[in-house]
Amino acid sequence: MNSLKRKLTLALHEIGAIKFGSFKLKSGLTSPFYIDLRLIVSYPKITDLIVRLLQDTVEDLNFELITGIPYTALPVASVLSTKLNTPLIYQRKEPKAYGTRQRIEGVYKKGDTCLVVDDVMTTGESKIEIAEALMNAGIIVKDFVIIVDRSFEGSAFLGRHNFKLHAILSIKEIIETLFEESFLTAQQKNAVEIFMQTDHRDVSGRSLDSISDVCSNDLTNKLIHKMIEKKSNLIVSLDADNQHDFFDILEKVADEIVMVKTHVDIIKDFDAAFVKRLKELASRKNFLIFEDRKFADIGSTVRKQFLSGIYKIADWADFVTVHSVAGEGILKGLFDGTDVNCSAFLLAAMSAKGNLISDTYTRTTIAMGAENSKFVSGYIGFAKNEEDLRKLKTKLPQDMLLLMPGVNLDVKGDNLGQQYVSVKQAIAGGADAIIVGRGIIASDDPQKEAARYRKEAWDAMEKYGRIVE
Ligand code: 5BU
Repeated sequence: MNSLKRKLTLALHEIGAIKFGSFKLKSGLTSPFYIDLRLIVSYPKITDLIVRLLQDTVEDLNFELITGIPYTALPVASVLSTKLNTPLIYQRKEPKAYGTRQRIEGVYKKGDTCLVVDDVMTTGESKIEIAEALMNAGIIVKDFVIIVDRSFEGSAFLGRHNFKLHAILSIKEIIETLFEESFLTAQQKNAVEIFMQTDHRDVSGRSLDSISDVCSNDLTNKLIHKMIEKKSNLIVSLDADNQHDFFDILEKVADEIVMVKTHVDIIKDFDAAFVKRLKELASRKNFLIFEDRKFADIGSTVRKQFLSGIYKIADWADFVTVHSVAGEGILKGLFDGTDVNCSAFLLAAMSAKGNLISDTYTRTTIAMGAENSKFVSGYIGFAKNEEDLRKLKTKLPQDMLLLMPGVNLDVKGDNLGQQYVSVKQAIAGGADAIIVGRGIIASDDPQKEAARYRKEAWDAMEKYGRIVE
């Protein structure tokens, strides 16, 4: 390793920006090392060293602009910008609440190529997000340059999105140097090497118990425990339009399901007796109630829709679906100070063909759930194949469930845009529970079909190690 890199490694270790031991990460994982480069602003000599190394690293790259990802990398990018006499742009972390809605500050024109500077590479997810925002503004992104690469195959991950990763230091180089200088024991070095061999991003196989272990939302835990107790992660979507059919089917499938999903506004003869009977059956047959209301208005309105009207959903639903489109206020409107025993699933991705949910919307929805875990149990998600579903699952916080509609064992879709995948695809991709409607309720023998879906799903959960014996 060149002497400047060596010098930087030792300096970062000396100021405590690289530490070894046992660290609980935001994701819930325990890591044998920790990197926090926020401190470097307090050490101008280290910043200078970093910038010199960055200059060497980007020497052969072509770009007209430089950006740094706030906050840590922004001051570094700013120094690099002056050294290279290349203009800087930066993105606000939050869009401005007033004035221009523009998120990118600085002068640029469409077609400019921008070098992105960041401090650390972990999963690469946030890099993609930044690149998308820049590209949406017409700026071209080709290269990312970072100070420390602590990722599992991060370069390949960015490569799949057609970006190149350039790193000053890798974890491997860091531990070599520190070991040589006796700052690290062989045991510590070994622990880091083992940790780095595992793709910690692959969490589609997270077991129900491990979700429950880190989850403090009582309703999520109640649902998980019921799944394990009933050996079922089947949610029946009971879209019948009258009470007679509704209860006829529900009685038949009750032993197979962990939860019934309702669209209560479909029931034409809805009355208070419906709720009474539903609650009684749910308690007798040990399942939960999930009203797929898809709230989507401002906080004050959804509160009324939730608590009042004919349906008084808050009185009987254990869970409801919520659109994130209206912003966080919707969750506050539904749950903050309302003293209801109900939790939300946010719509992160839909099964309907041509729906307008973008990757950015999905990511923002996931973040909204993570920040409101008191009120949110997880997400409704869908992907047409196992790999895309796994990618979605990987982005979810560790304490959140992924429920998946659009599951059918016999057909691929309907003529109104619904798309289906198989039970196995759903579970292999990381769905924690499947939502099945017509596959069960439109069949001649709903009981038999429910048993078939339940068994396929639960067998797959066991096969993929999602149930701890
Ligand atoms: P199906 O009969 O299995 O297609 O019913 C699926 C149910 O799930 C139905 O009640 C939909 O309203 C619901 N659903 C969905 O299909 N896709 C989605 O993305 C969301 C909900 Br969100």
